[in-house]
Amino acid sequence: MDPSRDRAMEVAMKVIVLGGDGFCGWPTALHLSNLGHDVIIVDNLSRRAIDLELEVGSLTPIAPLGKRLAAWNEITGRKIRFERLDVAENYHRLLSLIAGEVPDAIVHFAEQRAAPYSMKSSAHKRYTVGNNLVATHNVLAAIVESGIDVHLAHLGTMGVYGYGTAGMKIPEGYLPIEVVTDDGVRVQQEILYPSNPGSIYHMTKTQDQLFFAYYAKNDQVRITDLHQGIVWGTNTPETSLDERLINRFDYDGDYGTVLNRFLMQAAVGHPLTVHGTGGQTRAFIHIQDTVRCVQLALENPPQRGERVRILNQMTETHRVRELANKVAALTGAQVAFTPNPRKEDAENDLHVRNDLFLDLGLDPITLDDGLLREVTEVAARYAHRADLDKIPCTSTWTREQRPGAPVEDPKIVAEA
Ligand code: NAD
Ligand code: USQ
Repeated sequence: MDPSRDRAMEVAMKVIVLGGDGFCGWPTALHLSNLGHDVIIVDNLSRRAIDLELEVGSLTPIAPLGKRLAAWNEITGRKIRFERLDVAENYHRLLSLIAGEVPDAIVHFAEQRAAPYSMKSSAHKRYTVGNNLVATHNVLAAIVESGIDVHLAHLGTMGVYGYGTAGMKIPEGYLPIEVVTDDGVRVQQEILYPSNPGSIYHMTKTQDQLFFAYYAKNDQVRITDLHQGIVWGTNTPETSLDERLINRFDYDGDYGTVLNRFLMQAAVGHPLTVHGTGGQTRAFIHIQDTVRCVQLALENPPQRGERVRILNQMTETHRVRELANKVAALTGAQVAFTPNPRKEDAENDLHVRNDLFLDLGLDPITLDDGLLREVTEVAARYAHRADLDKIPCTSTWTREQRPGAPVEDPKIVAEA
């Protein structure tokens, strides 16, 4: 038995994982269960329903949740319970669950998380806003109504800060400022870093922040908001134990994220779809670090009455075209510059502080050829399941943008 499990067992917690059937939630639930925590997954399986709507599926063959849980029990002897409920719709069931189980912590992944999906139509915008904001508010209201001192750890996004070149390292949530009063006195303050969302999805995360600030102030709810970068990779040691535990791998134009898409595209012989000039710089984190960070956040909760604890959950930054060149050099894939379907700056720099997780002991996994190859191998193994027509990003931010499909005439890319 590994020593980290021994340590965790001493402080075994009961943890409700909202959104525990998803890409980040599933490996997190297994990781926490493996550490000896009592885990309950809550999910409404909406992500699986969206696959049906989009007529696409995970590249990896994900088992139904019941099968996943039975396999976990069979392999490890550990039991994870499952409550199928909609966090945004079924408030009273959520409240009863919290009041009945008295969890130590709730990890909240249960939101619609794809920016392109949130921008597809007004119906998708309205769904994303309704689902994400009401879900987050329901969790907070239920914690307060239950009267239980639960630590809430929420998965937020680096996108709340925006991707403008800040000229400084982006701090962890709070920006120190100085104001000069009418009588000339200089007053130092810390404010929430100004929000600058780039999609309706990212906007919901900026609004979640206000709910958190309010409930931490008014009700002393203990809250950690994890501002996570783009997650890449597929499996963790736990999801690798058996094919029935495999994690999902999104590659389609709505849910696939950039690095996993490039690795999958390389594996199936599709040109790498770099939007615009590929000058966007973003923050990244490997899925194995995601689950470690959630563990560290749960082991280090804020005190009651403390302001929301915000941590930047990312390990490195990369420019999109440089990622494409790296994957191309590794695999021999072609790079295709496409029109940018999003309304975003052609180029940005991004420098981010992540000292809080490093201080808690995170030893970051960084982009490494071996790991990149591992993901390409996963993608190659399941390449026969891919629908190549689903690769281009067709969701455009406004009527002026064009889909992110490779075009014959490079002038079209330059003009887009
Ligand atoms: P995902 O879509 O794979 O998982 C989300 C899960 O939540 C799904 O299983 C879905 O069915 C469930 N869900 C959604 N709304 C629900 C509701 N109202 N009630 C109950 N269940 C609901 O997404 P993911 O990639 O695992 O992301 C999880 C969280 O992490 C999201 O909040 C996302 O914003 C954040 N995040 C993800 C990434 C990334 O790269 N994947 C990066 C930064 C932050
Ligand atoms: N991009 C390409 N080619 C592609 C796909 C994307 O050039 O084929 C570009 C996009 O235009 C964008 C960048 O890559 O500039 C990142 O896009 P993405 O889809 O990988 O990431 P994003 O939309 O920001 O969303 C993802 C998750 C979201 C999370 C966010 C963290 O879906 O849940 O919040 O990453 S962050 O980016 O740090 O805000």
